[in-house]
Amino acid sequence: MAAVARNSSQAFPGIDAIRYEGPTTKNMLAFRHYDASELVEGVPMRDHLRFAVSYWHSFRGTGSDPFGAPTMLRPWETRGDTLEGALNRVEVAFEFMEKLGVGFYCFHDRDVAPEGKTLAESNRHLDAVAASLKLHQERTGIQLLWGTANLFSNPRYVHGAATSCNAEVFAYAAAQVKKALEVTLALGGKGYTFWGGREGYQCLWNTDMKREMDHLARFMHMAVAYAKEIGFTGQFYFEPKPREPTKHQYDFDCATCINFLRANGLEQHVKMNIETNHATLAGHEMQHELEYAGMQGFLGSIDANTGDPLVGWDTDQFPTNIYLTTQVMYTILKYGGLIPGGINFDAKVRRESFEPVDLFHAHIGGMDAFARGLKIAAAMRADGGIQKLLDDRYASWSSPLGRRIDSGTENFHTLEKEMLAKGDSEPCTSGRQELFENLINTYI
Ligand code: XLS
Ligand code: NI
Ligand code: NI
Repeated sequence: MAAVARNSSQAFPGIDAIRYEGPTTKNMLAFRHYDASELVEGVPMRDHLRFAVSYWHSFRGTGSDPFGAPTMLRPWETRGDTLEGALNRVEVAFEFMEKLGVGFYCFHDRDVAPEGKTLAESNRHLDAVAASLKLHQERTGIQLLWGTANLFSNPRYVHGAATSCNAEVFAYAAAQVKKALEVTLALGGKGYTFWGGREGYQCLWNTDMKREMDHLARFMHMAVAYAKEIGFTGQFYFEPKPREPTKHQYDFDCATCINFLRANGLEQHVKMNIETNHATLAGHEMQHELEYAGMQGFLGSIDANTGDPLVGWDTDQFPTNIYLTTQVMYTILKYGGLIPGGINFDAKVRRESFEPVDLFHAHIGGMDAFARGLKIAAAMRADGGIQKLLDDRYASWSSPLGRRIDSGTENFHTLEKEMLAKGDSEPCTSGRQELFENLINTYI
């Protein structure tokens, strides 16, 4: 294939590069808050946020659901799931990402290239598309935030991949991830993500859970070993999700994943890729998952989306809620940012939003929501009011007794002696939840 000097794609005619025009603009195809070069805490917004487009949702999503046919109008999709179609789609994707002004994208192997009749043919397809992706990355400077392998769509993965009851399926999945790692490396990918896919169960009666989880650990060790062998130094991520498609996914939530990593000696190699809608499916707030991973050094990258409070499923909607993005960015800043991770829009336009321009509205809204969250979080940190309230709440831990407990010099005997002498503990002070919440609203 000849070098790509410039993109000839015209999938989005009439839409120019999206620019920052400030909060008062009337142009809905402009950023009101995301100004890539604006410094926040001394760092340009683009480096705080590291936005990525998900190839699967934005370029493979059809709008079909269990009740209805595809709805998406995608005039460039004239060649079906062929190599030719895949190569054309690369041009479209890069036209979109360039116009949007994002620095990163993410893909599964089968998003970018069609599965062939054999593994070898699938690998050839992937190589051909990767060559084009590479040229477009070089032309635009857009980088691969992370790669992954689709180990769940093909019927061979009906019982899972690394956790399949079929050893040959495990072997096939290993071969697929081996190739995906090679391609991720060739494209300079900053990371590689394991999301469970169908690694879980529908029924415990037919499931040997211990065996399946041991196999998952063995699989991840093989990936880590192969990455080392080929010189892939990107960050591995594990993406928690409690259910869907199985009723119980082994990567349930951050607590489950981190325990799995530690129990299997993988904690030095893998961090979390945390998705908002998966957090809520697990019965957690996104802030909880970020905090839980962050406090233990496992905060890697995030999949930005949101669920619908009235739909209890993984609806993968674009995030527009400023309160949510404030919570997310406050916690991310607290733990020192995401690099080498980023903010991947693992989100899809609604099937009712079927025109190409809706892809722009969706991403612009998400990017602006995160930019506002970032600015609000930075203002909260600069002001220090929240931190002050939090410090006050734990002030007793700065007393001589608190310091002695924390330094490990106390035990049940000494503490009993102290309390027997005092008769009772000091009265507690108010938790001031409403004050905290009101103060947060003063920044928003
Ligand atoms: C599905 C997951 C998936 C991963 C990548 O729910 O979010 O999209 O991010 O395999
Ligand atoms: Ni995801
Ligand atoms: Ni999801």
